[in-house]
Amino acid sequence: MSTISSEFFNCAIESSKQLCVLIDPDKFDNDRAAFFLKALPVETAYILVGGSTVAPCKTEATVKTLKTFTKTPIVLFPGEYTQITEAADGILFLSLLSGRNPEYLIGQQIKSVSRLRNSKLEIIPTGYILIDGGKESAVQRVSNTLPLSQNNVQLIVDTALAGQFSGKKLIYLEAGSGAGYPVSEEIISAVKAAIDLPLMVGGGICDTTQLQKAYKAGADLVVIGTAFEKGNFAAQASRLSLESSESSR
Ligand code: 1GP
Repeated sequence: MSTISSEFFNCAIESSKQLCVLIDPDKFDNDRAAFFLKALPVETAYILVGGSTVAPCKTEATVKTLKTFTKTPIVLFPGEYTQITEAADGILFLSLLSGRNPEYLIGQQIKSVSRLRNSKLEIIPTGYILIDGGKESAVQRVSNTLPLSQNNVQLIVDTALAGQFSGKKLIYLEAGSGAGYPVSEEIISAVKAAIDLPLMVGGGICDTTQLQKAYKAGADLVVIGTAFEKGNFAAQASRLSLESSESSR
């Protein structure tokens, strides 16, 4: 049976590149879900749902609303274990490897076990690496950890490899939602060259040029949230479709 995790691996093996749209339930108007989904590019492979701080029950309400309008798989991207809901298809089981706060390395994971033990959610062990995106991110604030400097490429590569050696199935390079600038192409390509895992990249990617640069540098999956929230990306959707069909020729 095809799983989200195996699809991520296939995406990496085939270099097929997949777009993930991030929805933060705190900022999302469920009444506009149908309109929002209609505006997404056809290439949208996954919808991630979650945020650093989300009011209780909001994640489940948002996932259930989205499910009534789309068959695109919904993957939880939880800032904390209270956001876990059975209504989704899978969960990025995040360990914040860039930080040294045990609560986000293993504490939240232990707290989530009672919700996941008998769950049908597909659990995707994810090495989550916060990288400086030019301004303080919500992840940094909530986790009380510092991002890795974009200048220290070797440390970022070593952190990603430590994730692989620990059994993660995905590495996520995160510049933070609304970052001033995204993870550099140099970092993406250095990490991609070092690991044998699918690579997800997000934070501060605002237009199709930055998206294509991330793909070209080696990102297998790119996550975009803010630009869709603002409606900026919807306007570029047709261009995106055109570019990806041209690059696959
Ligand atoms: C945040 O990487 C994601 O966790 C998406 O970031 O909102 O800047 O697109 P943006």
